Amino acid sequence: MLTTFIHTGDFHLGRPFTFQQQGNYFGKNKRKELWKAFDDMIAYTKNERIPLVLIAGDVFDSVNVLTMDIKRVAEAFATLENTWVVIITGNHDYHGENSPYNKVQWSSNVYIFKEDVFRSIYIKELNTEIYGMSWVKNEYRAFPERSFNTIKLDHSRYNILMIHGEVANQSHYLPIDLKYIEGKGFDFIALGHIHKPGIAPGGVAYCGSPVPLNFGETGERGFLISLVEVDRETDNYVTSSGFYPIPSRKYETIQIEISPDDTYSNIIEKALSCETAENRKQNYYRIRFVGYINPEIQLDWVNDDLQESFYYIETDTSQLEPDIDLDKLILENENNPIGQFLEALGNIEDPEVRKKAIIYSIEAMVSEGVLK
Ligand SMILES: [Mn+2]
Repeated sequence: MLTTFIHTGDFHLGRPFTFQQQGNYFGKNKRKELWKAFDDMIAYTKNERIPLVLIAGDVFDSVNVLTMDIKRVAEAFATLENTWVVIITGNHDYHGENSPYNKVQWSSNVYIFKEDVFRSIYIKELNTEIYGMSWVKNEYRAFPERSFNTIKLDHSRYNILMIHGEVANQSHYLPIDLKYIEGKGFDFIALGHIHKPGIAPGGVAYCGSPVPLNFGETGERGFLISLVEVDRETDNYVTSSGFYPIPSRKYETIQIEISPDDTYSNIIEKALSCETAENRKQNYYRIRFVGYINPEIQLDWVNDDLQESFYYIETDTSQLEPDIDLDKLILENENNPIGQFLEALGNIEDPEVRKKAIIYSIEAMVSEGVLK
């Protein structure tokens, strides 16, 4: 019978990562980190002799990933001699005409669902029946209800359901009504697609992405591990699920408040004190400066000045306002060309361009002694 299993997916292997800063270097490192997470999961499966691994879709980032990447996955699964690997496809690696799953040979311990209706595989030695549907195109606006309704569970078996989709009333990514599918009485429902891991009571879980893929993906990442026991009194299966974290660089977005009194060194200081030196060298940082800045200070080089103190840093100054009372300046220069010039700057439509134009012009006028 089934004792333990892993639920994972959403690796997005083969993704080309792009970064604002020195994209290629960071992109290559990110690619390595992603493969390391996959290899960690494989090693854990071997070491702990996990009999079953569920892949809940999007193990590949697209249907166009390199064949060598697909082969790498197939070869890793083939080394899991005592493990069943059951796969559904997702919206990224859907099993269509150009399916990545057709490009390589899979070992006999791997089972891939290849239809967008519910089918099942019964693994006798684990007394486990796994139901799943795969994506064969890149959009589903409705849940395959008719197919789902034909499922009749054998409750002497441990029953698992695998779906890649979104728990929502409406979605282009296979909307799932959780209450409705829970009503069927599965022992475990393994969901994929949402990258934030989440385990709900009653054996429903999103495994999440095993490493964060961008600044939108925060918090701990890893795969899920479940233990299955039989309650001796009721003879029912009892599943307890936990989270196995995989170490990876985190994405952190930090907001830093700037005031007109801050000098350039103060601003650098504020950015550096946002985190410990150890964390700064470990994670990806996006620092967003907000508030009002002395217009004499330009932040064009702030990223370069911070770079060596961080593993990765990008800065966002778009929400920073120059500490200028434009209306007052215009009023003070009402009867001269400077006033007209400032007024014209104030009328520039694009707020980013307007802000930059005002800062640079005033800076120039102050340094030339035209404006005091
Ligand atoms: Mn997906």
